[in-house]
Amino acid sequence: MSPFVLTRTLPLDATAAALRADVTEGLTRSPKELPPKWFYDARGSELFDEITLLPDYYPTRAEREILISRSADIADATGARALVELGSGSSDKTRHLIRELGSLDTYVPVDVSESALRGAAQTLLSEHPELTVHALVADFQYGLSLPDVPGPRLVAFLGGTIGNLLPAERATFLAGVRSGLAPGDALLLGTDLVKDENVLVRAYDDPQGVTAAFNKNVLSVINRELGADFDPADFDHVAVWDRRQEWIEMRLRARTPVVAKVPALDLAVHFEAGEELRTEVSAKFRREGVRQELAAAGLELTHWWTDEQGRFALSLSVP
Ligand code: AVJ
Repeated sequence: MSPFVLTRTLPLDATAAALRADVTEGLTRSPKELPPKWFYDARGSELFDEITLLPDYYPTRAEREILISRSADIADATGARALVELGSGSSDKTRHLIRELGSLDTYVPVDVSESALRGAAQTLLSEHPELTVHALVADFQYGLSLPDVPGPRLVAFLGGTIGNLLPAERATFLAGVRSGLAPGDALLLGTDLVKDENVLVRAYDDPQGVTAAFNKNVLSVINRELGADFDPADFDHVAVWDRRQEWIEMRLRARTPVVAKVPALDLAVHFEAGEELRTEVSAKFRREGVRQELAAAGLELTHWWTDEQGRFALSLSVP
């Protein structure tokens, strides 16, 4: 029997249709806005990987530190036989967890990128030939149906990506995860924590300009996919801390008046000089807030682990 199975629940043309809808809706409203998922084409994923190596971008290192020091505790607490990872990407940090989960027989990486899933599975299977990998090409934001694998199942959502959802989207997402969990299953959630404003802003506005290039890459995605003629040089990268919402916002600010054509949508987009397009929110959390959001979705927080410096948290919760 093959230890690798791939199931697609995301129709091949769904991504193209969703991009058209998001650009139509987001660039004709005021204030302008695009969802952050459009950063991640091949170039954007490469730039994100570069971000994780920047001295000022601490979340990836902090989360890896927790996974290295706490994976044995996570294994003890869950006894997981199946690990379902949402937005698995390269599954890079997950290998620490997989190594410690002694009773694991199935890994279910879930991602919108089939190529990322195939690449990650190949690497993992070479390290764990006994593992069954059941990859799912799916967009986890729209309710996921988990493959019927033997439990207990541990659903992992790492990297702080839940912070890229708005509060109402987080509630819907967590309720969806909860509805897929049976007694004995658990959710492992990575959340970046509220901290000094300067530390936060530097993490999203590095002097090397990698985050600026990552932010502007969304314009290249729209140019390529929809035939648009945005010039990324017409925009400045902006990262601001919203102290009331407790989130970082990334924006692209037009340096001059800009008119861009989007032929595939039969659309012309106008920016006034200084007008901003919001491209990402990255919410930062406190333990009590995470506990409340989980509880509202019917999940009880049972464990809370942070890195030594208290910058990032992994939480475990159960239905
Ligand atoms: C890891 C996807 C959650 O919000 O910190 C990095 C993405 N944006 N730099 C984050 C990101 C700007 C990142 N996520």
